[in-house]
Amino acid sequence: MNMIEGHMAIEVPENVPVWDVDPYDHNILRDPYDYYSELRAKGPFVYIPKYAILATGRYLEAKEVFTDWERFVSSRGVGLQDFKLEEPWRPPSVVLEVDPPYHTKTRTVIARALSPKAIRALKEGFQIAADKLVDDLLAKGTSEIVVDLAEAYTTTVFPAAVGLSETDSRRLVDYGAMVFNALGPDNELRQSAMAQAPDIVPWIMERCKRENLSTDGIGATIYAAADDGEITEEEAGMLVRSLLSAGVDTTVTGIGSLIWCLATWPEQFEIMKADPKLVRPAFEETLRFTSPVHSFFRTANVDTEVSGIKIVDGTKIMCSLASANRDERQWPQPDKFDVTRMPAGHLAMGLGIHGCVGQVIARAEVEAVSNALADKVGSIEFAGEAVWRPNHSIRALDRLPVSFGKK
Ligand code: OVV
Repeated sequence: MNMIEGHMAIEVPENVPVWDVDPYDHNILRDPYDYYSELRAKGPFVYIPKYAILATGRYLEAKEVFTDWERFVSSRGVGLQDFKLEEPWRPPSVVLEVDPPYHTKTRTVIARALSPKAIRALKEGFQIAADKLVDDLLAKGTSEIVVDLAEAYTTTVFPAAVGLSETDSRRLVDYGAMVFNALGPDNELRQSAMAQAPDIVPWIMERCKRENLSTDGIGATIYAAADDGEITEEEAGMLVRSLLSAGVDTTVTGIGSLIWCLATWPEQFEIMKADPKLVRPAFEETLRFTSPVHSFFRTANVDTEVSGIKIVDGTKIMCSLASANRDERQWPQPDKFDVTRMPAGHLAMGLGIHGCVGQVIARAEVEAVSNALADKVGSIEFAGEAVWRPNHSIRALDRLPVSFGKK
């Protein structure tokens, strides 16, 4: 078998265009929208020879591959590597990188710990934290939103909600970036992210232990399921690891991108401020428009067919969620940021059995920030260039200098 990046190199399927492009090129990672347009225009799928994968940037195909967990599995890894053929860099996630029936057990536990009922009690604290940070930024005038707001806020409220006894903003953000970079090719970006593993991974694993968690947080709820015999003690620790893998960098990115959108389209900020009911839809539109997680893979686990294209067992399929969220076949005027759009069905948080299990807490965190902006901030203006940070699975801002004006 011919291997590429830890998976089987497939042949070009019939009727699939070959596109000699590197989706992990830094210029594309920083500004991917021309790449996405071309990806969608070429057809339902393209074959990318550099990685011997299929890629789709269209809504319907991305949705089909994402929802059909029986044909397109997650247990073989949601990045380039096929876990059936190569050992992953860390023990696989017990919820993301598994399939039913096993998945159902762990998903039930983590979903309960992150349920709307569990999150409701946290909202007041989120609002207090968001109000205080936004007041501080208003007093400062000009600030760097990524560090001073998005990271400062998320790495305070989220670890507290989980119940971590010790927190470290840098390590939490960098662990997320590492996990998401790990899904891509073994290039310099991945290697430099992985170089931090010896420092970060032991710290993260220590935080996941029962004795290092409060008795009333999300982590404790997960360990309670181990006490009840629903999962093992080890699985409980691994589910807490999932919280720390996927719960920080994603939300940090969502908050940064929301403020970037509102600074870029001040008239949309005005519309949002005029109607508090638009606070939530404005974030949904940010999710559709910016897609914090730009891509995930699935692996075909049978010989099958999608949109008339034959797909063989072992095929890695790159689903460009960010492109699907701009697909002109699905969205009228997809490149317009419109806080009144209410983009039901966007793929930014996935869909189906692996859809973001933390979406309730993520939305609650961001909503508190949006409320604070709508209440207190009159204007958001760029105070320098916004810089995007290349990552194999996340499109995040590296720097966002902004001036907040009082209302
Ligand atoms: C990168 C990522 C996304 C979602 C979940 C996880 C990781 C996990 O570790 O479970």
